[in-house]
Amino acid sequence: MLPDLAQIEKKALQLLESVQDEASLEAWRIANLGRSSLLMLVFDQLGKLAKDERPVVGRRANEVKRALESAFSDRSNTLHETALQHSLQAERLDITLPGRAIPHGRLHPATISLRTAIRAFADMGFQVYRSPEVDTDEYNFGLLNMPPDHPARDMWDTFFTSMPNVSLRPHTSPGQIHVMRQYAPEPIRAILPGMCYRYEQINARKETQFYQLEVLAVGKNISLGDLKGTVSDFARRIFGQKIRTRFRASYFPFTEPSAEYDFECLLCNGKGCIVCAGTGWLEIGGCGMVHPIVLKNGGYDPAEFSGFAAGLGTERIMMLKHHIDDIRYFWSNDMRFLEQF
Ligand code: FA5
Repeated sequence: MLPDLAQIEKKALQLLESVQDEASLEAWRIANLGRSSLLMLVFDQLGKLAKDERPVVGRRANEVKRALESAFSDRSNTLHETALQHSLQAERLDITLPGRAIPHGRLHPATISLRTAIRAFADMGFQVYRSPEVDTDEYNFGLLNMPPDHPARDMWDTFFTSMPNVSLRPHTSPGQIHVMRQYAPEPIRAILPGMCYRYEQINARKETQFYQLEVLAVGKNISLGDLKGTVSDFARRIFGQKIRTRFRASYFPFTEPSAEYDFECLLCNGKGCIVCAGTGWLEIGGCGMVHPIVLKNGGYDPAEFSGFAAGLGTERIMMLKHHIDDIRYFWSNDMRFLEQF
């Protein structure tokens, strides 16, 4: 029996050396110290030994048991320590890694465009004036020399509201009356930026919502030359000295004479494309000398005062500047487009 115990101890300790993880360690414990292990068998058989052999074998069996338990405990500690070191190593916070970039908000391209136009006019001495996006029929049309049933109202495909005589402004021109009524009879040099809404047949250059920038100058001896000079200077401030512009005679009920002004289409360099409808020119705005009736409605005496006004679409300026071939990109909220600005 004694040589068996030595053998059991030696073999168990050998096996323990090759144990590398908690699961194998538990398997080792069951095999070598568990109920059915050889060592426990020795304890079970003590009663069958001769009386004088029993204490000797029993003592030796207890020594082996303690030795194996102690080796088990040491191995368990070693494995635990190794696992801890491993996980500390693997899960270590690496402060040298670059941080995750926080996405930054930015200005919408339509806002950038509006602000660029505002800055150019501000540099020419114009002041910003805000007017309402939802306005009365009187301001949107009536005071602009378009009484009810005036056929020119059809030039603006207007969104009406459920409130009688209240509509979303289809252009920024009603702001002319607001600013004149506030400042008359002082001279005015103002720009009125803001969103406009139209029930529009949408295409590459027309949207149902778009920014306009209204320009208004009222004073004494203001001439058509001032209007042309201001608009042409604006074009050069945005696109450089070489930009070509043109004025075309047109009609607006609130200006006389009236014109539309185009900038050379920079998407096709004047050759003609889908954005400029093949003309080589992109219409940027309407303009003219403020109609005497409008001056009067604003509180100015047309015999003494004159003025010019213009309304330009600022998304179209951005389109020319950045070669954007479809205005619908502005409000379709495609991040691939928006993130380019
Ligand atoms: C007007 O709205 C006049 N109020 C402009 C004006 C002001 C004339 C002062 C005289 C004196 P018009 O409808 O042409 O005019 O629009 C002016 C500009 O706004 C256009 O040239 C274009 O640049 C822009 N615009 C008009 N409709 C749209 C649209 N649906 N989508 C994008 N831009 C538009």
